[in-house]
Amino acid sequence: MKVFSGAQPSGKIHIGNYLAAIKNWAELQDKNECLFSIVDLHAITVDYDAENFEKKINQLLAVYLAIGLDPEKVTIFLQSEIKEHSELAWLLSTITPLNELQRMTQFKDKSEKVAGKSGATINAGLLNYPILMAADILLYQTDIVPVGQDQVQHIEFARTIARKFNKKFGQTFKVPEAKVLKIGAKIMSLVDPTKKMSKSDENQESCIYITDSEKDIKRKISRSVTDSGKKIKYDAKKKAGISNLLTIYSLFSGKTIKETEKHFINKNYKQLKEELSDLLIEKLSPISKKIKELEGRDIYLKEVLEIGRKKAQKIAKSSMETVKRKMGLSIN
Ligand code: ATP
Ligand code: LTN
Repeated sequence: MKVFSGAQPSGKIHIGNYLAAIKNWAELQDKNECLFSIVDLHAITVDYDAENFEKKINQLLAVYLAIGLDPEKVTIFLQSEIKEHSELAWLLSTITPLNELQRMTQFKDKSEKVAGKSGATINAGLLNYPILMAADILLYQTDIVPVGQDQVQHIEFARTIARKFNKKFGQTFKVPEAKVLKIGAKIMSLVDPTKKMSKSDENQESCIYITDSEKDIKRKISRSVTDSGKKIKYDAKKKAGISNLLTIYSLFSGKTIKETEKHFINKNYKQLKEELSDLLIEKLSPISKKIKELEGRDIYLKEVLEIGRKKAQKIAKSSMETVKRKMGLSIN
């Protein structure tokens, strides 16, 4: 199977990104042909710091490698280095109805945030974001896209566009499928467990970043919002905070939710929080250590991206020629 996914170099990676996406990528790499991109062109659709952007890209690459992606097995590349992504996005935009983009949940959420800031305007890149994402996926004839729940709507969009293109110009693209976890596809904020844990949340207390120190982890988990009850039971609607902590515990420990509930049956919220903090520290500290080591290895990181660029470029070029031919465009 062909697997494609990506993350934006837009901030520190949190345990939602890790559990629902990147950790699974590493698990898929042995049995599939995988491409994992650092999607920098998506990250510039919101306010970003151009001066520090390269550093952010290197940090994300270090995360990919620290989590176990093996550049000998998978293709790791920087999206903006393959021009075909932007080119295909333009071509796909010509068959995309405007209202499909306007109804996307992420567009509505992000543009509301922008509208709330004085002097800020909503840029067209934010609206066109799903088209670029569809181009990323379709360019490589992807079968499976492992992502968190929040991206499923965008993959549905990529499926619709693939079908539409195939109908209009003849069979060209594979119709990809999203792969999401049954439990943990949406890790919630520690401050407001009705909202997803998000990189762009201004309140850093809402996220556990995979590079957080022991002190940060203990503080954030101990202050995380729960409820006034006492029972440790999974109920995402009535006990959103506790359910989120149980989900995180379950995914890091490898226990099911049922086993996790049983483990905490005669314990209180404080004990759950303490055990969860210890587990997070145990699981995250080796990853943090590796990230720090890799961040200093600039030449190696450059090499990894260069090898990936060459592999991705070959596929992208040939796909683009097919697409252009089908659309009656010149390939010279
Ligand atoms: P933002 O929340 O600021 O939009 P992001 O955290 O979604 O950013 P990405 O780097 O684009 O940033 O996401 C990488 C992957 O992490 C995607 O597959 C996304 O679905 C997943 N993901 C993001 N947040 C969560 C979450 N809270 N729970 C589970 N998965 C998540
Ligand atoms: N929008 C995605 C990142 C992304 C992506 C992709 C994920 C861009 N292109 C292609 C899977 C496949 C997000 O996680 N926010």
